[in-house]
Amino acid sequence: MATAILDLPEQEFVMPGTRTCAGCGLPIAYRYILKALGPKTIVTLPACCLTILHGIYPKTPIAVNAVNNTFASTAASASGLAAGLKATGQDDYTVLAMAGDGGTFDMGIQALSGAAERETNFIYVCYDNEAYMNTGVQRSSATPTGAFTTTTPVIPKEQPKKDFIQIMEAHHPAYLATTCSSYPGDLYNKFVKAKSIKGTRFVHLAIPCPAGWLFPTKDTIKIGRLAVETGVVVLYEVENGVLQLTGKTLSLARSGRRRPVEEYLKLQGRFKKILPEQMESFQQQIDLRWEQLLGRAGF
Ligand SMILES: Cc1ncc(C[n+]2csc(CCOP(=O)(O)OP(=O)(O)O)c2C)c(N)n1
Ligand SMILES: [Mg+2]
Repeated sequence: MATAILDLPEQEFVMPGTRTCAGCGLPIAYRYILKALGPKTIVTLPACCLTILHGIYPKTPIAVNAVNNTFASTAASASGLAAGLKATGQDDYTVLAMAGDGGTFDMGIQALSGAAERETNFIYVCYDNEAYMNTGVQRSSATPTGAFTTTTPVIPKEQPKKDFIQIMEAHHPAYLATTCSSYPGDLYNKFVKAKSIKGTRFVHLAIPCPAGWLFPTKDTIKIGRLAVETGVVVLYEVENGVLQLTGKTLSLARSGRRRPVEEYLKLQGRFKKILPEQMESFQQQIDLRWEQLLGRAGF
């Protein structure tokens, strides 16, 4: 069961006053990630909205050590940190590599694939806001069909989102999980579990972005919940090839009350120009993946 908000550790590692946009889902999730991992964490991050959150040297709202690396090298940097900690006998530190969808699905895939194949001892989080957001909403391979971006301005994106979670599962990591910033208890539990396991741990974290998805800043939590309630985001974890549904997804699987994808799409300006056939194929893709994942979980 997801940890209740009141039972979370009181110590804060994300101080007030981050430079993220109003309504960003990232500081919400990051706060719970660092609560789960604790003070002996070293973060490595490339250029992305997380760098914006970390701020400009010499000031930062983050109370753990961090390394800024180049765009394609997050997992390579994490591999170096893991090797250094091992060589110096500092086994009580957790290496957290955290990058956006552009820095993972597109540019970081090579370093991450190599590190995962070598079973490198680190947690890799891809926080997915479905575009290159901090440079002004350019399309990435994580952008879904039908979405407006500044590089798909007239005709919305035609191709479907790359199934990166499946690519990572094909590496057989020690732990793989999906989560969303709208479910802090689910998110916190998964990072506590990830911390307790050795080897490569991969977490896909869905993050709503009001600036790029074009919804009011007050609706960040609601949009993330709708993503899960429609099955666009499925909450689960995989250990030793066994898939388990978690949190809201598990209760939806039991009740059968999944909402139509249209309810999620219509609240976001980025889908304003989605074509009817794109909407239909979006729903079909979500239905297919839902059936596949529920089947694997024994439903
Ligand atoms: C090699 C290289 N190319 C391009 C850039 C410019 N750049 C910095 S951040 C960024 C977007 C990152 O997108 P994503 O990884 O999805 O993270 P987000 O900004 O959405 O949080 C880009 C294109 C860069 N820093 N380095
Ligand atoms: Mg992004």
